[in-house]
Amino acid sequence: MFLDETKIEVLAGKGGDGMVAFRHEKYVPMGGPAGGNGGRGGHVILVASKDRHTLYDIGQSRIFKAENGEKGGTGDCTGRSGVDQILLLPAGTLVKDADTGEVLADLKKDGQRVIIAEGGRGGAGNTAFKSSRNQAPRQFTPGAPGGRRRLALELKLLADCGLVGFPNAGKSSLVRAVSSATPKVADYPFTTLKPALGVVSIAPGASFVLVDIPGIIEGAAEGKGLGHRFLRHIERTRCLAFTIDASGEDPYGQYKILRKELEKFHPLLLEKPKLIVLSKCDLGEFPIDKRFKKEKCPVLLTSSASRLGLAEFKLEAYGLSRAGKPASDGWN
Ligand SMILES: Nc1nc2c(ncn2[C@@H]2O[C@H](COP(=O)(O)OP(=O)(O)OP(=O)(O)O)[C@@H](O)[C@H]2O)c(=O)[nH]1
Ligand SMILES: [Mg+2]
Repeated sequence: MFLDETKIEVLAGKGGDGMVAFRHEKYVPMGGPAGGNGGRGGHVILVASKDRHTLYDIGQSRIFKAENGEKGGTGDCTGRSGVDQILLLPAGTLVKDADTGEVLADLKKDGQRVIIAEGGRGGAGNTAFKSSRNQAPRQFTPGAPGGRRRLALELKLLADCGLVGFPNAGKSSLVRAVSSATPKVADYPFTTLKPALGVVSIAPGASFVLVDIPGIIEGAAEGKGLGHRFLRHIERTRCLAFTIDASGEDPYGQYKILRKELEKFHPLLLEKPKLIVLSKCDLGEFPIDKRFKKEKCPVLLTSSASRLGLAEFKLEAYGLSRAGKPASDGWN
């Protein structure tokens, strides 16, 4: 299952209370205070993982709690710290405060970690209050409460090249033809309802990640079709492949409409390096519309059915993925 936004609550552990104790040993008269400090409460830590691709599992539990620290012990022993709660999130997750909308963390890189809720400090045991004037203190401090936060998680998949196009343009067929991913293909619009990633191998050690998103239609900005909801998954790609059905009416006009929709979502999308993939070219002879030349980008005649132009597509998209800038800021 794919889920790209969810809300959770995190609660760090409370610090353990300080202990009040005295040394009671044979032959040690007035042994003095011996109460240890409480242990620290566990933190809640978020860690980005490239092996996770959905927030689905995380979204199943609403609240995540780290362990409390233990109370200080006798004999000046510090209490045990609470165990941290570690949450693995897909790389590409933006973490916001659910109440204020403030961005707290942007987990872009595999292994990146952030303490999102700090465990409370342990309280001081009575030993800490010993002084020349008070040699048998009975004071201690309680452990501090752990941090608590409501988080809004938003996943923006990390891929190199994003496929955009109208429903039925042949995007998923292309992903199937060039990668080992198997998104569903069918002759009705909106077959793809959730984004999917496919790894495209060029040569040993050289590959790029393609993201297939649901089709966009004119008026998506106003909520038509599936709207702009999934466009966030192409925000961070290094390049875009506009997929246009060459066998349809006025491919260039279609391309223009598509661009307009993307622009309404975010004008920066149009500044990404791009290529134009004219699909379904096995269905007839389709000369390239001269107006495409103005776009100054590769325009490829392709067919997922006959594999026409697919090797070229792989190389061009790979080249653009290497040259294009990674996730730029200013998208949040
Ligand atoms: N003849 C021919 N048909 C194709 C080709 N590529 C896709 N199709 C057909 O076009 C239809 C739509 O293909 P999809 O790959 O599902 O299109 P999509 O762009 O992913 O569509 P949505 O997920 O609905 O946005 C299917 O019936 C495919 O079999 C092609 O290269 N040649
Ligand atoms: Mg599809």
